[in-house]
Amino acid sequence: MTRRAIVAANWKMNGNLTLVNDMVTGFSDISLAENVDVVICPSFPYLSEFSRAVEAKQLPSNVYLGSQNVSEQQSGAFTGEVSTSMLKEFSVSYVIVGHSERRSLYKETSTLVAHKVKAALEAGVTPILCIGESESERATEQTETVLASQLQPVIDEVGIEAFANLVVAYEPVWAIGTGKTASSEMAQETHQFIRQFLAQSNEEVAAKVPLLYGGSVNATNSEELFAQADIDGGLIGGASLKVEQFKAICLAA
Ligand code: G2H
Repeated sequence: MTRRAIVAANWKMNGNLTLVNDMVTGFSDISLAENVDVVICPSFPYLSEFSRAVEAKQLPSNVYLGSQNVSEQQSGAFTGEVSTSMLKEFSVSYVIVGHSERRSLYKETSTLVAHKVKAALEAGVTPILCIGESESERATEQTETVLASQLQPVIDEVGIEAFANLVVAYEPVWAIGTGKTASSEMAQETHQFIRQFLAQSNEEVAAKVPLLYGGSVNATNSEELFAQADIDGGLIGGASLKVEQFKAICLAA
């Protein structure tokens, strides 16, 4: 099964207009492999500026725009929230849903995450569904149970067939922003588990879902991680804030 590779930049609450412009300039002439898509997910205020670059075709056609969050609601009295239809007005094609920072710092439950996935799919925005275990959960051999408990509510909400239109990012919480990366063997083993778990519901769909690895990916470790059979790219945090380093990671995919 040949799947497209995806490299997504998660800027988190970092960056500024200068970085937006540097990224647009840096990626305007990048020669990405034909089967590689790049997704840049800045904070909400910068979507507009990126959107202008996308509309003006200043970026290659396989460079897309994503957001880091979305509301599960359509519209109304939800102060501070942003809807899928608003994102679509700014050329947003992807949305990160259920990042561990949203789950831990903003108490997003797997049920809420499932509702957000549904809202995104209904709007035609591709969710990048993040899942991952904590350090203590891995130490006590609960990794597979935790990942299953994060995936199942989404399967129950949108149906396994909908996974043909979404991306799953496996991000072990202990590897996020810590400089500790899962070894390529450990990452592959866990990605294989995720694909096998999805295959229990639908083998054909499971074979098609792009699975990304996230957690301290950089220009040095990306090539080996992306070479693993079930790893189809990465969700990149810190290293996506440095244009040349992020370009190198995209070229490794
Ligand atoms: C994991 C990742 C991006 P970093 O959160 O989603 O961040 O690459 O900084 O570990």
